[in-house]
Amino acid sequence: MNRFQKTRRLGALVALTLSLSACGTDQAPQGTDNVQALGAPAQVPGNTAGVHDWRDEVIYFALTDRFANGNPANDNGADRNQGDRADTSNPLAWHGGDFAGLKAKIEEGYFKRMGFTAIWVSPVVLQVPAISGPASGPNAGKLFAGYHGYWAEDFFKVDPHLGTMDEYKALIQTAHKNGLKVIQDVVVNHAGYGATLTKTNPEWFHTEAECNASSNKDVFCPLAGLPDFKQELPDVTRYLNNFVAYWQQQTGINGLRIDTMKHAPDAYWRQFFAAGGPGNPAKIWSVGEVFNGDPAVLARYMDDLGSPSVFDFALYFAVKDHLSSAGGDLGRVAGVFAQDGAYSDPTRLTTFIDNHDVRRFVSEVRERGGSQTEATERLDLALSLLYTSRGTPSVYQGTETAQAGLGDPYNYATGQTNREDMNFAALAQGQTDERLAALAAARQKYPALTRGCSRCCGSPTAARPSWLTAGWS
Ligand SMILES: [Ca+2]
Ligand SMILES: [Ca+2]
Repeated sequence: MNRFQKTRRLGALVALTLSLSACGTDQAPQGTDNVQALGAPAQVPGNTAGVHDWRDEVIYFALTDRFANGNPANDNGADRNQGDRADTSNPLAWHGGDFAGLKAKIEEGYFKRMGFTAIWVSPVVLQVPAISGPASGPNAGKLFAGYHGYWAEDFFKVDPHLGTMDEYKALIQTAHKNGLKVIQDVVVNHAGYGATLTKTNPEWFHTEAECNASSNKDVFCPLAGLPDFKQELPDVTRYLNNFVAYWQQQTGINGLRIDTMKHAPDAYWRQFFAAGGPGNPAKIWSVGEVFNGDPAVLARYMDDLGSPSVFDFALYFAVKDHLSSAGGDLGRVAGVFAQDGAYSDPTRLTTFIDNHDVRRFVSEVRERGGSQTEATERLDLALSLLYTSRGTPSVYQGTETAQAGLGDPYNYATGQTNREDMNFAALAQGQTDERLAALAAARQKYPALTRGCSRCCGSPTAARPSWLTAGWS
């Protein structure tokens, strides 16, 4: 057995041990609401993508602009100014990736081959024009565009860099035909810098005085200076609800990834997830980004405010800090699972080790002195843990090629960022993609890995416990 195989075996053992320890909690069912959250199909046209228990899914996150350029003709978007023009030498500019590129990769079988069942696409809405970038650092003086999608100009239009509305619909239909669900990334906390809404409806945004007067800066103050919606106003709530409902009605998306969840008021989320709200779990699954490593904080968004799932930042932080070097303390990872009692149902979490906001796991290992070989082995270990633990795994583009990435392009030069263009050629140089396929197959085969409790085990098609089948179609 070589070192790599040994690491793999260790990874499997660690993960299974932790997973089984989670089994011991044997979470009690929480009534009809949760059952519907897991089981009810979304009532939207074209939504025919198979099972509706999201614990059975494995999610791939594509940052569309950085994934695949299927149509060079749209690379300059609306070409409003220089900042709309694609420039792959600038990590803060548009690079050309689009819906056509994603669709082609679906047709090629790219996602299915690795066992993915759902694709989370970065926000699709029209972005504000580029702004001036950093004053210092490696990207000083460069234009800074909304290539990531989090700077909305118009919440009801597709950004032309990504394609047209018809192309977006075609992408979703192609995904469904190929057994893949589509998760749309939505932002209700803020608009883009200088968005038209800030001029037509300035009263819709928190003022500096309101920010200063508030004890809850997370909610009432601008994030990175972005215009912060005043969800307390009924008109704003209605507008944002309409925005989220619009995309469901128009496109047949299967899920929502909700950005900056802790930056909007609790009352907003309560109505959002209520019956009749745009995130009603009986109609659509969603996962919220609550950037916080405390299970008690994360649990509140699911159990008190109604979110079907949130990203498991608690597990992310433990894995990042303690699986990335020989000096790590696995007890800290086990400690996260030991807190699973904080959640009414920890199997509803969405797990990850990489995303577009954090240092990639491979770079965490390298930064702690690990070699590239060790980084790849530890990545395997971390993914093994992810796929054999409770929660729906989500994998960020580039992880399948063991891509490195130090952080947000704002602070790093091209080649060092966590949002590099997807390098498909690198697939031939590693085995992480094959490992992901094997792990996804294991999740399909052993429901204990997705259910995390002994009484829910059995084949996915076998009779399910009554609390789980209630309300299923
Ligand atoms: Ca393009
Ligand atoms: Ca806010």
